[in-house]
Amino acid sequence: MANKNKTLGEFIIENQTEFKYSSGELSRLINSIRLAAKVVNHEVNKAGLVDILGTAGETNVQGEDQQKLDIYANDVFIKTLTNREIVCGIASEEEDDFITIAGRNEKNDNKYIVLIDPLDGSSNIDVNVSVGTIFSIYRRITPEGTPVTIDDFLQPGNKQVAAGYIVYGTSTMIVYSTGHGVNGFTLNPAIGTYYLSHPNMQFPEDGTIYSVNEGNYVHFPQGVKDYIKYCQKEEEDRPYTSRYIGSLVSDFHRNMIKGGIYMYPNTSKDPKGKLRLLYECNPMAYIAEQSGGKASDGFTRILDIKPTELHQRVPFFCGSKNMVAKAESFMKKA
Ligand code: P6P
Repeated sequence: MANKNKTLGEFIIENQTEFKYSSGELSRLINSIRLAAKVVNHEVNKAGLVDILGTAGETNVQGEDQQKLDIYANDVFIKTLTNREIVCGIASEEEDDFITIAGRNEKNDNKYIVLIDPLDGSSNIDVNVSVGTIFSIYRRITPEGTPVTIDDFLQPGNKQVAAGYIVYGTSTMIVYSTGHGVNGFTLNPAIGTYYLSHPNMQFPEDGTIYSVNEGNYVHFPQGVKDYIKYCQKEEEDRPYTSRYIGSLVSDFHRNMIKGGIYMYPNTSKDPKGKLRLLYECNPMAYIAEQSGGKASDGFTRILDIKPTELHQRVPFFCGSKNMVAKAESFMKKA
């Protein structure tokens, strides 16, 4: 049984050799994310008290109003990752294009790239609902010593070497995987240390929770409408419970613990869906699969989709593998 008093730092050191590139760089990268998460957590937790709420008056590449905390979180993660001399490039929901990091020696010899949604669900900040950070890590594929190119960022999700999320909820947790299962660490804010609170997390194969914005029902594909009606039907172990926080990280985290499916389908308004493939769907799909869950766009495994652009959107069905398979069966039949 894993020692639940183990800290994140001890866990990283203990499991460093598991990672085939165990030069310690990935550990340093996860450590930098740990630090940035503590800094952002501090601001998120006092957002109601300090005038950093509200729209910063700018809009991001998605055309969405940027909350000041979005900008703050983006700056914190970019600065922390840059200072650790491990990352050669960063892409962020809050940045129109990717950022090249040449390193102090300007040699472009760092090996990893990070794609990040620095504060997902930020529209919930003003109403005190939990939000999250989502990160995805790859090794670069273009030659070391040269600046990264878009090709380094357009790798399919099955090439990720690590991914995870931070949920700033009733407690702050880091949940991540380097390809050997999923572990969750809870922050003790009194001492600023994360402890292994959820070792070897397993996505239940079945569940009774479905998470979707049913306000979009009339715009959904027929297969999604049929699946929602299936969830609501009085027979077997149904009707299921509908739970939708409007914050991907929170809905995903609850479903991974209790069992459930999260869906953000394409609609007639958003024919590609709303969620972004590279820094939302791929990392969450990686975590889902590493814990026994499943993730697709309704037809194709998310991690097998070949990206074509940095901010591309895909429909997203993710969670308990038997629930996702059932939803896919309705999509295929329609
Ligand atoms: P809607 C937040 O903006 C987000 O990307 C996810 O965190 C969340 O699940 C979804 O969008 C909510 O979108 O259209 O239902 O408000």
